Amino acid sequence: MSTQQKLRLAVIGCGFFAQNHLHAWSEIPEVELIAVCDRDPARAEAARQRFGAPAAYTDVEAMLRAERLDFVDIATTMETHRALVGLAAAHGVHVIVQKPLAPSWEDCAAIVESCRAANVRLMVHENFRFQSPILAVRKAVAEGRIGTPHFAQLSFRSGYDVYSGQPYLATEKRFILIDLGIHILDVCRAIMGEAQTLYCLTQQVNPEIAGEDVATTLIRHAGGGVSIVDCSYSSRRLPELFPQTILRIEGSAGTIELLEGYRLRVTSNGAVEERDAEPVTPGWTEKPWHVVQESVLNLQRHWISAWMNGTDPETSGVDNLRTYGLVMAAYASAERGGAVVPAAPVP
Ligand code: NAD
Ligand code: 89V
Repeated sequence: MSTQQKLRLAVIGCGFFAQNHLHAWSEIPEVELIAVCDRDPARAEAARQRFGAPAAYTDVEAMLRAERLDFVDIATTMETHRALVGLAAAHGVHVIVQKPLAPSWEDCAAIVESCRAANVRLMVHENFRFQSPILAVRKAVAEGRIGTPHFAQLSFRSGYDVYSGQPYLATEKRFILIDLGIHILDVCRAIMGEAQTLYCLTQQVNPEIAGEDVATTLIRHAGGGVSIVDCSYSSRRLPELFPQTILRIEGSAGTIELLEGYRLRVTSNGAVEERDAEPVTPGWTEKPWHVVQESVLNLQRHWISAWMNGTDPETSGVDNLRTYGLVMAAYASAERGGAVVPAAPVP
């Protein structure tokens, strides 16, 4: 692809996690970074220099007016997403936007609708399902190695200090379900299918934060399967597992386990295979984040291939409403007590 044919990108938000987006884009030859934008001028300029962008902006609208862009990659926090996606859509620019899509269902639905009405592509940066070990699990399930899945347990339990890199997490009244649980619920959906009902219990163990830091969710899927999704940021245990998702899927012909240290064990029709599923990741990644960072690259490659094929990305806005609906149902269950039926996904 020549320079002229490259897709013209601007990254909006140049904070903590955007560094991974920018590194990953620099590995994708189909894309040219045209501009970066952050309302903090020092951050915008630092990203411009570090990633060789021709221009840095502090105002998204000014950038959209000045530059000819194919798409923007929005890596700001959720309360800004509705306005920023709306601006991009109004300029006919396609959008990737970080999770969580927005603070409320109404905002999420408005985001999806603004892109639909403007006929622009929308993908939510829901990256955990693109982690290489999780892709390996999904592939084994899709190939029928364990037959029909009927039970899953997905656990993300850690005592890692997420608050130092992302201080806003300590002040959110709703915390682990909407920030981290959303990823694990999304992986659960990707493997076990849509949820029919769910029941959730939350706990706040750490008294120094504002929201819940432990959540345990029990799901009945439309296909009849049952899952447990348990997440914690108050698990004191060595070795520390952050950011590993430990999972077990049981089916009619076997079991798939993703174990500590990225060991993948598949029991299929009475035979057991175990292998190391930890990916070799690019030089800019750093443990323990490397598997998450690599999933950013995998997700961006998926966006490009969906664009080239003219198909919807897996984590389109409409798809992501289903995951977001599980998070809202989990909060409703935890607040009211009892099982909850997730909201209809399409606005
Ligand atoms: P951050 O606060 O470090 O960075 C956000 C940046 O956006 C800041 O530099 C801020 O100045 C800028 N910004 C805010 N509003 C803006 C606007 N209107 N115009 C231009 N710039 C603006 O936050 P972060 O930790 O990088 O998180 C960003 C998003 O990424 C969040 O939604 C978070 O949940 C998500 N995140 C995702 C993952 C993942 O694995 N998918 C991991 C970490 C964070
Ligand atoms: O993925 C995320 O959104 C991050 C983390 C993994 C730390 O929860 O906030």
